[in-house]
Amino acid sequence: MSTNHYNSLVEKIKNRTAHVGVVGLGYVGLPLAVEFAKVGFTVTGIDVSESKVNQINQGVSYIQDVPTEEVAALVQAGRLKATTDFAAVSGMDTINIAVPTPLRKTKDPDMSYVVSASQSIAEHARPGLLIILESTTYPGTTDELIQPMIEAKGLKVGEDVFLCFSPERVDPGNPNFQTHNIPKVVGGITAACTKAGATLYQQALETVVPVSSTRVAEMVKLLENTFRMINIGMVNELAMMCERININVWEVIDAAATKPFGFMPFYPGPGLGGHCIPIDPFYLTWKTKQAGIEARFIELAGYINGSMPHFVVDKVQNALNEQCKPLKGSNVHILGVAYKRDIDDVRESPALDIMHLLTRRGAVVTYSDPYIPSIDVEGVKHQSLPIDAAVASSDCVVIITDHKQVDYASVVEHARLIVDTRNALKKFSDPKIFRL
Ligand code: SAJ
Repeated sequence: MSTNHYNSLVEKIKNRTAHVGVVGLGYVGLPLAVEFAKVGFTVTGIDVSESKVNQINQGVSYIQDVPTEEVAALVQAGRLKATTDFAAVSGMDTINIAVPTPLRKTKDPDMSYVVSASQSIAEHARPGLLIILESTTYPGTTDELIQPMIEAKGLKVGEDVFLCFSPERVDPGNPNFQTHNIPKVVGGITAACTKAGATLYQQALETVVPVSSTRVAEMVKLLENTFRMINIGMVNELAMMCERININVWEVIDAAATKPFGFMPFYPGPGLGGHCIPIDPFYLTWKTKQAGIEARFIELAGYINGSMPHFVVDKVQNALNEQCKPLKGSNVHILGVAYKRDIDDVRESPALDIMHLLTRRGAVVTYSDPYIPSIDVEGVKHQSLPIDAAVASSDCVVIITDHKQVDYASVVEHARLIVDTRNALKKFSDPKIFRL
């Protein structure tokens, strides 16, 4: 290991004179950039979005968990700025990459954002640079995809430059855990890489967890989110079983959750939304399939979670049937379309599938969501309606996302029929309420 690059890099990190770069200024990158700037680093964010870059340079935050006052103060102090130009990389000592890793329609990983960012970084990289990928991805990405791009420029990883993977664990809207106090796993291509990456995070974050390689770090993230996806699939299957044998699955889970060890409650729902849980496990299955291993647990959980929208639509049809109403022609009003409660994100939300399926079966579908003013369902635009009037005039209200701020007592009072997929009406008992 040529220690001079390593030693000077670690020195600059420890005395905070290192110039920190963050590529991708979304819900992961912007909070990270702010944390590094808050402890004294000079931080340059790079994003392809002119709008994001301009907002940051004007001292404005567009991320729910990052106060605008913080961005304004750091920009004012010259600690934080943003650009769309990757040439800025040539002046950087460290770079964190936090760009999207979505799935294609074919459920294959879409690595285009990571490849594009890595190529741009490689073009401007110089000796002494630390590069850390944070985007959730399949095990092997850092060493198989990024390392060759960097070394093709004549820069030896572990000697001239240092390369790590560190899974992002940002949980938007979480009041207790934010970037600074979420333990940070980091693994490098070499021991020197791991040490350099850990030293960087130790300047700004409370807990750093070094691991032996980039592949271990990549797999840690996939285990965390696959664990959730499979357990959600299991309770969704339990909900379907309990319906058949007439047991209240919510009561079962609440009672099981009293076990003080060896159990962690998950809850049934209308399906799996968000940009992590429905997606991350398929980065793992894509890779393991290449290695000739079938990830049957993940496939099965994916099938069950994917069937929940149909299960909910059948439940709506059966509930209307109890009131001698066909689904076709009935007014069905959806309460809550965000992918989970109290946030304003509809990505992969099961509400969109459910609205589409209901429409296909002839229902007249409307929605209300205090966080989501409008949505597009398969090309059809919907506006969020005022709740009271919509609930009173619909044949069936379907609670898909249980935002806390909704007045559920009023919903129970004024609705003719309710299908509750989130146990939001736990405190109410009324024959017009049908629960998952
Ligand atoms: N869901 C259920 N039942 C559950 C839990 C979730 O149906 O018991 C549904 C939600 O409604 C949602 C989807 O699953 O549609 C995903 O929910 P989530 O609670 O996992 O929330 P996410 O997608 O925001 O996941 C993020 C993840 N954070 C990162 O990847 C950094 C996840 O690892 C966190 O554990 C999760 O937040 C969290 O705990 O809030």
